[in-house]
Amino acid sequence: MPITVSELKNKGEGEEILLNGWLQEIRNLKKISFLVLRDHTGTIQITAKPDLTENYDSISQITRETVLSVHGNLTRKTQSKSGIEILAKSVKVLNEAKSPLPLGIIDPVGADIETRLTNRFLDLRKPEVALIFRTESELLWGMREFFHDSGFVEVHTPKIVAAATEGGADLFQVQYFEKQAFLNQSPQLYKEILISAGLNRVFEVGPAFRAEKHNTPRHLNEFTSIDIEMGFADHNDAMHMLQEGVKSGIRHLVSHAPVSTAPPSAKIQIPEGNFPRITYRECIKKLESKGEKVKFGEDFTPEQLKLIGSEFTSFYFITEWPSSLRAFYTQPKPGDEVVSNSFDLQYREYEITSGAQRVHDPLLLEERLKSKGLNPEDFSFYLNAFRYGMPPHAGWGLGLERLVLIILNLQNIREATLFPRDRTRITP
Ligand code: AMO
Repeated sequence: MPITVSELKNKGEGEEILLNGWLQEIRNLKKISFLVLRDHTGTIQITAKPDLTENYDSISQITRETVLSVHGNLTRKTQSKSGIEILAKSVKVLNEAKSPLPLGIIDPVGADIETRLTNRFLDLRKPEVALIFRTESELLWGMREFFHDSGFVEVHTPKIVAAATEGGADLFQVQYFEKQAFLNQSPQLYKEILISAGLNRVFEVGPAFRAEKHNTPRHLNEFTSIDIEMGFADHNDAMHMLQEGVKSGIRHLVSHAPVSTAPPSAKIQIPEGNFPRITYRECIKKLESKGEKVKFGEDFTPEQLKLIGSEFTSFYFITEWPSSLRAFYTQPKPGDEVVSNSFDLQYREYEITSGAQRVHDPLLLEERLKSKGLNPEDFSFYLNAFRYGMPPHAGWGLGLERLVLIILNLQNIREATLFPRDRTRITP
């Protein structure tokens, strides 16, 4: 049975070993070859010698990144960094790699992001790149576990839809037989319908599509949205779930540190206590005190968010956004309706999540649709769910790639996306 590189530490001197992996490096000296074999758990030095290894002469020809199966014996009498090596009895080529490689795995000169993305299958062989997605996986497991334990049902809503949720300009159109359809921007309408349906608490992890034309280090045209919706709940309940969900995800990540390289989780802080809150109006005051001019009803620029973010050391909420800035389904704040029961979760200048209490009164909802220039008839399948007993409800949507970006301190959201879809890229 083959074992992994990380399992070698449990093996004794002289034990017989079968290992599979990629040839990362090879050094051929006169009567000895040193190979570095890499699998998903790490690297190990393999030593081949004419009197020890079958077909020794063919080994020096093996190209980098060829897939190998190595049979040999473990020895700890070695100068190698890990203190273990394998003395090879046979080195079998399972599949040869073409040479030269379009992207080096260990070459010190970092390739640009476009070359990396074009050759993503090779880029992901770099342990530090794979680690981003191992991190994402652990983070999501932790969050899933938290929502499952908090009584949420994981749901899957359609991605081919008939109506916009987050503004008509950013929609991808799809020809759906004889009808015009769209790719969903968010599961917003469906997660709300499921509250009328009585599921009470739902969460979804799925793709969301935005036809935003700008190319920035924070925007994708397809991203992974983690969404929740809760019945008989308001924006404060939703903020509490968000705060605890994010903390649980990070806690899980730190305690299940991905293996292959030095875990960055050592540096990741698990946020503690309640995330601080600042209202939109307080943000304006703060910005004005720093010499910025902001009109009520305008969104903050990235530079202004940087200024606000510099006041906080970790996650923080911006609450009570102007109703005019938020989508039609957002509940205006009772008694102060120019602002809304809404929030964004921020980390420095990055918006990680938007959420709100929702309008649950069907008449108000129709009014809000009209005030945003939308036609209630296009939303009749949604409005119907509000006419026969819709509980008050609240929820949020979180961009998974943005959360990974800030946790690992990456420069570009594309690094946190396996196969990014941006303004110009639809392959690989
Ligand atoms: P919003 O449009 O703010 O809200 O999106 C929610 C979160 O999704 C992420 N996000 C993106 N990530 C990468 N690229 C993009 N182009 C992109 N657009 C959005 C962000 C953002 O905070 N229906 C509401 C949520 C709700 O109220 O439940 C919504 O979609 O992290």
